[in-house]
Amino acid sequence: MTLIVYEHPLSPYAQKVKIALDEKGVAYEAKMPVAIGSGQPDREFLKSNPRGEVPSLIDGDVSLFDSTIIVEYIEDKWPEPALFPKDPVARAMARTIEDVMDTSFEPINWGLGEIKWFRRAQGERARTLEARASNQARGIYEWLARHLGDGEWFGGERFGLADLSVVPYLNGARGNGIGPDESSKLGQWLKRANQRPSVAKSAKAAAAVVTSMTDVHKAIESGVFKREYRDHRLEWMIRSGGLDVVLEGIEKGNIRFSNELR
Ligand SMILES: N[C@@H](CCC(=O)N[C@@H](CS)C(=O)NCC(=O)O)C(=O)O
Repeated sequence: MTLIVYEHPLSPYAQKVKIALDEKGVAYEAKMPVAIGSGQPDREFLKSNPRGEVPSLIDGDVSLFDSTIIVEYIEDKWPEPALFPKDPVARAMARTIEDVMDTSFEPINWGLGEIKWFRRAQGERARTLEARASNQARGIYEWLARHLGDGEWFGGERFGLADLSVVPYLNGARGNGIGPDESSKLGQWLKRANQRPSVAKSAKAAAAVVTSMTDVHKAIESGVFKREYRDHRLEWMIRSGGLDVVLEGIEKGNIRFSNELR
């Protein structure tokens, strides 16, 4: 039975899952939920994830959501080649890096997308948010560089969980003009990571849809899109100087919060 991954090519969370499956040579069908981003995506997809977020994974009778849990499932079900280090410390560290990227780095790119694609802020307000985003990214690059050290990969000798968790975000940051310096060790790592077929495939899929983002602000203005301001994204916007963005979005009804589960 074909494995189904509900995804969006620009979602870093979905990219983690696709890279993990491609690294293991597991075949899957990637599906983009109809009306993702509207707050009312298609029902079939909602059955696999009542949160209405990509990625979700359907493996026969099993439906899973949340990229961290899905990647763990993939590792448990298809152990070879291993993506999680065997050593308990290295394993814990890889999970820590994944968590930092998913919760602290993701909102930086997401916030820049709110400005660039969804036109939430202009002028001074936009410049303030952009400057904060750039600074925050530099801080995380320092943290990452300390963990990478002189290693080829974050987890040691093999490409693994930490690497596949960092690369979607750093590619996104590069697209936002705040990527790591190319000559730095982190920049060199990014170049290496992008040479892997699994990563190149997901980066190519992301690049193919980026052009369709040009007019996406119109979907916000017309009310077709309601952006999800959930947990760390909401906090990022407020913490980085965008409280007015949140208030305006609530007033205009073009932002929403997480689905309540049933
Ligand atoms: N913690 C979740 C986060 C997933 C998530 O936030 N996905 C976003 C795309 S990057 C989404 O589908 N949002 C729904 C929407 O915008 O309507 C994971 O790791 O999978």
